[in-house]
This record gives sequence, structure tokens and C-alpha cells, in this order.
Amino acid sequence: MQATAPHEATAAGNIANIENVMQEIADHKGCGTTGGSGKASCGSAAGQGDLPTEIWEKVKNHPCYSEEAHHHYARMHVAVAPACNIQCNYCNRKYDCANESRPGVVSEKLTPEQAAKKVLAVASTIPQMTVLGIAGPGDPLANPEKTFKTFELIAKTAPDIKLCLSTNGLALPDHVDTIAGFNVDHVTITINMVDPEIGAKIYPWVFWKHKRYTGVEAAKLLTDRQLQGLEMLTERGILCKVNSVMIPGVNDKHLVEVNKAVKSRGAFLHNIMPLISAPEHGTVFGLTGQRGPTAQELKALQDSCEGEMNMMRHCRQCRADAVGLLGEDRSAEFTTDKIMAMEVNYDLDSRKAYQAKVEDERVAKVAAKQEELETLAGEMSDIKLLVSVATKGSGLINEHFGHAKEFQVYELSTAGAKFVGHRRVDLYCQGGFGDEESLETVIRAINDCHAVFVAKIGGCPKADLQKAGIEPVDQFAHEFIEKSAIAWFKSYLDKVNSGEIEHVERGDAEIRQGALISAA
Ligand code: CLF
Ligand code: SF4
Repeated sequence: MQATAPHEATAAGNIANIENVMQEIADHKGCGTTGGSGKASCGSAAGQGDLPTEIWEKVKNHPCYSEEAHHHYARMHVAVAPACNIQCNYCNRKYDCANESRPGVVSEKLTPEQAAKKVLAVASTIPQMTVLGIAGPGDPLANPEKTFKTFELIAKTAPDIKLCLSTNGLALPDHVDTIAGFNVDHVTITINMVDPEIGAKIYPWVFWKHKRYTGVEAAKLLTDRQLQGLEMLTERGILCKVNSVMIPGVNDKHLVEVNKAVKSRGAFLHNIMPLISAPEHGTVFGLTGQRGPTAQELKALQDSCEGEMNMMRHCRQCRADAVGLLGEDRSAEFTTDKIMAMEVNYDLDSRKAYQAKVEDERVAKVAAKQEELETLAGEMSDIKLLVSVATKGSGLINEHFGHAKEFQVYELSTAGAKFVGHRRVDLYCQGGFGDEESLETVIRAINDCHAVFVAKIGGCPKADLQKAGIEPVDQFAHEFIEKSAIAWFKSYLDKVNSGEIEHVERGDAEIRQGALISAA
């Protein structure tokens, strides 16, 4: 039995206005990262930029739907959905759904009631947690009772939290009305192909209406249902993100077709993620040696699709019980034992007050960037280069090199600083000592960058980075990332123009294949 919908009146109001909103979505380009075609990016502005108000309200504090918001706002997942109705060759069902998380991760499963308690506990501890997503550990819509019961409980007790869902799409058309009734504004569908011949190489079987389908027939059923579900959602004004796993030699070139197919059906954002594949994950692809893409291959595909629609580049492939900002993992602070012992004080006013402060910080950050951008006015250079940044969030350079578990990557040009991705790394600093092996993996992960911005760095890693041709920059400690990156780029251009240095292209970089960064 499906849960009742608490927000039907509001959902109906949204639907009434849908044609305008859909047209505005179709016209708009640039959210999630800086936009293509020279359009201003809503994702990089603190204000709503060129976004219509209805859409801005939906994305402004959703860390996945707005690149800019992900520096400031957190999401959490609750692992209430263990079963799945398909098999992907990059998934080992001993672990969480690999459509949204990295392979090899096992989340703590919860009942809907435990999940509701957890949401209140996290919301009272992390006031910038604005979104609750259900993304596994199997497929949320293969577990509809548990998924919708969880939404029902949370909508009643924590009405300011946005509800979000991620699905493989097979069961989606059957549940669109219930999703709309719960006022779920954000749905992700993982679509890896629109050609069943390619699909047969990714999906060995799907299970639908008590029957198992295999091969091309299975893939045809899946793609038809995914695209139908996408159309039904966008007709109702629900913002849809499409996740695609880039599998070199299987669907990498084909993803351009997928991009066009989902854009034409009203998808708002496309998130192309790298295949993470290693034998120890026990997946078909891992065991058959299927490789994932390099950093440059991934970026090139994302760049080629950006002209078509909004691309997401800040996805962290997070676990089904993830908690915190996208680059951090605070799930260990909220295990079931700890939650049950926790005193929960869900105070809407203090959450709002905290979020108002976050908004002030966003405005200050954008103003600082705009001011710095003016220094590049009149520069004619066509140099484009990447830099990486150690950050704990808030858009600041506020992490020590040795403590960074990931680096954010920005592309610098005379147009400014554009977020283009992130690289997970093994911690360099282990208990106060530098680990040389980890340093090598850090260098491989950011090898395509000209500089790395940090709050602090020791003498040894500094020298090794310089040897590798990557400039360690600590002069902007605790300052805003984009403003600092633009200032550094200006001085880089000055040095190139004066002949003090010669600009050289950097090589490729590696995407880390491990299952998970060490738990925070
Ligand atoms: Fe979770 Fe997904 Fe909602 Fe975000 S995650 S259900 S849309 S709230 Fe976000 Fe995590 Fe990437 Fe997903 S970074 S894996 S895209
Ligand atoms: Fe695994 Fe998710 Fe694919 Fe199901 S949909 S097989 S849980 S990756």
C-alpha cells in the first residue's frame, strides 16, 4: 500500500503553472556549472541570475542541482531501500547502488521510522542540511512502501527539508503521481544508453512484472521505461537530473546521444560520472578489466555535452547513507546507536537564522569574485589552465594540503574561474607524518593542474610538487577560492606576457578507483 500524499494542494498549484516553467527550463542554460554559449551561470551566482523564480527556489539550496550551493549546503541520504529490480555490470549487490555511490560501500540500513529520527537528529546538528535523498542501497522505487513511508514521515516532521529521489527508472512510470503528490521536486534517473544494443553490454537482466528479461529485450524495456518516466516527471514540472556512468569503449561516445535524448525530454541537468572499476569490487566490469575514464577523457565528454545542456561536475558518487557537504562524509557521527542516544532539538527558527548567514557569505563571495574579475578586463590571452584547491567548504581555501581528502578543480581563463570537477585522494598526512606513497597518488590525481591552492603546506610536499611542475600556492590562505584563483591567474598572465615564464600545457590525471576515502 502506498503512503498518502501530504502536499497535494501545493503539488496541484505547481502543475497549474507548469507550461511556463517548462518553457523557462528549456530556455535556460548554465545551472550546475558555468553555462555554455557564454550565458551567465546561475550556478556560480549568489543571486538567481537568469533563472526564473520558481526554478531558483527549487535549486538555490540544493547541493546537487546548484554547483554554487554545494559549497554551502549539505544533503543526507537514508538507506531505506535495499532491493533492486535490475542488474548493472558495474554493481556488486553486496554493496550500495553504484548509480549514486562508489562501489564497495555498505550503508547501514534503516526502517522508515529510524530514518525519520535520523533526519531530525542531523537537521538539528547540521542546520545547513537542506535536502533528504533516498538513493539506495538498492533502488528506491523497487521498495516503494519504504521509500514513500519515509517521505511521509519526514514531510510531517521536517517540512523545510527538500525531498529527493534517485532511481534506475524501471519502475518510475508507475510512481510518478505518488512522487508528485509528495511534492518531491528533484528526481534523478540513471540513464546510460538509449540504444538497447549498447544497453545489453551494461545490463545482463531486468526484472519486471514477475518476469526476468535478458539481453537486448531487457535493455529495450529499461530505456523505454526510463524515457517515459522522464517525460512524465518533466510534464509535471519536477526537476530531473540524469546520471550517466561513462564506460570507455562501451557507451562513452554514445552518451552524446543520451544527452540529446534527455534534453529533448526536459531534463534539467546531466551528470556524467566516471566508471569506478577495480577487480576487488567483484563487479562484472571490475573482473573483466573494464577501465574507467581518465580525468581528461571525462572532462572532454562533459565539455562536449555542455553546449547542449546544464552539466553537473561536482557529483561525489556518495554512499546511500551519506551525511554532510558533498565533499565530506559525516555518516559515522550518525549511526543508529548514536542517533537513538541523541537529544534532538529540531528548531526551524535557528535553522533559518543559520541559513540566512550562509546567504550573506554567498553574497560576499560573489561580490569579491566580481571585483577581482574586473582586473582581467582587456586581457586578450587564450590561455586556459586548471588549478586545484584544498577546501573544507564555504568557498574558501581553508584546508591544509596534508589533510585534504579531495581537491576541487577550477579552469582559469580570461573569462574567470569555473569549477570543473574534483579529485579524491588518499590522505597525505597520516598521524603527523607525510606518506610518500600517498603524495605520489595526490600528484597523479592533480597532474593536469598548474597550481594547487592550500591553507598550509609542509616543506617536503612543497618541493615534490614543484619538481612535478605544480606550483603550491599558500598566499591566499582562508580567502575566497574564485577571487584568489583569478588574482593568481592575472599574475601568471603578467609573467607570461613579460617573458618571465613560458606557458606549457600539462598532461592527463588519474581518477582514483578506490571505493571510499577514509571515513571522516
Ligand atoms: Fe542525494 Fe542524489 Fe538527491 Fe543529491 S546525491 S539523491 S541528487 S540529494 Fe548528488 Fe551524491 Fe552525486 Fe547523487 S553528489 S551521488 S548527484
Ligand atoms: Fe546496483 Fe543500482 Fe544498478 Fe541496482 S540500479 S544493480 S543497486 S547499480
